[in-house]
Amino acid sequence: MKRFTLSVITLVVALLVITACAQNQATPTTAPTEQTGAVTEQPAPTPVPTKQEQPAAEGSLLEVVKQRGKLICGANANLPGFGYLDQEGNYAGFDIDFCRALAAAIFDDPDAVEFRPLTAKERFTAVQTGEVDVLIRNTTWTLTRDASVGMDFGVVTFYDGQGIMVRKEDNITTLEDLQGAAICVTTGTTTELNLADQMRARGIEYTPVVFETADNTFGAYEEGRCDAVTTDKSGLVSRKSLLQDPEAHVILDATLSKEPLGPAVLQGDPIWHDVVMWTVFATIQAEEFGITSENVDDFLNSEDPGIRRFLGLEGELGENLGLTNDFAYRVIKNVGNYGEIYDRNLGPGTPFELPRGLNDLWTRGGLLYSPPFR
Ligand SMILES: N[C@@H](CCC(=O)N[C@@H](CS)C(=O)NCC(=O)O)C(=O)O
Repeated sequence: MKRFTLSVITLVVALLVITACAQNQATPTTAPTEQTGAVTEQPAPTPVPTKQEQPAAEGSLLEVVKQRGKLICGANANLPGFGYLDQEGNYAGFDIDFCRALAAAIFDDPDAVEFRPLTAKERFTAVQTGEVDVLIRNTTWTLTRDASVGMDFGVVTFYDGQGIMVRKEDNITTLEDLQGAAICVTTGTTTELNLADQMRARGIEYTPVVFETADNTFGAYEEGRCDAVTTDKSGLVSRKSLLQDPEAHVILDATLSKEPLGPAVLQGDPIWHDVVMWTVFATIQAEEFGITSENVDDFLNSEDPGIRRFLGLEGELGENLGLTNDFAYRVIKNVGNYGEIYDRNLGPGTPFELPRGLNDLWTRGGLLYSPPFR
């Protein structure tokens, strides 16, 4: 009797284990396995609804955006190279191109996006209240913003660090030279706290002169109300180009902080978050594959399974996200890969000529690394 009970228990445990394993097995019975690409016969898994079988974007902002027919992107209007209004009054820049890439991924139309200009102070409220679907505006990913401001980050579009700009004639070369200085800084940014931390750590006394917008911060610096001005190095390079005599100013070598800049969405909407992240990853992966807006159509004949999946010629990667399978193709065709976006806005031939540095592919010594498209 005891033996019989034991056998029953063993059988039940074995069944439970098999069921649990089957539920983890997301690949269809005869699909190529992840590791080998070989076709294997496996026991039929217990049917679990996949993302495609579920109403893909139900309850997600993705559905709202699709029904609205356009994306609303929170942007910067005052940062040449990143987010600004060009001579025709159109939004342009590196961050703006990622808004356009997202519109291309969803609508196959990079113009299906409305931009909302936001100051540093306004930006998170705009996401929290749903005024914007996504914030792509030189915004640093920090723990506090992630955990208590209610944002979700997850992918970095630009690895930056905080810098300091001074007038050349003042012969300031190190942070220590700023003893007793007045330093202009914008409120609602990571900048204020970084400055305070760094100066305290070095025992340097200074007076912060705080403004709400970059225009006021840099205006005050230009008027001579501060000895120095501080923000992300990208912001300094950008705003230096707007000063009356850019050559009269210099950005110090010192880097005060890590500023990983990337898109932020409202916390708690994993479907929308995935769409935003994988759109950015598509630009990075395309550059790694050597796929550009110019040659993407040639790749439609590729026999490389990785490229075929990436472009949506095989598999269901896009549908898994609630998009079409060719979403990466749409992004690259309409907006270009990461390198194209970078070069167009910040690279050679632009007023900024920013070296790729950390913002290069991992294969060239940078930090850009897309998870696998599979
Ligand atoms: N990356 C930093 C700083 C971002 C930031 O907003 N910088 C200011 C100073 S350059 C800016 O872009 N202001 C634009 C404006 O005032 O419209 C952060 O996320 O807090």
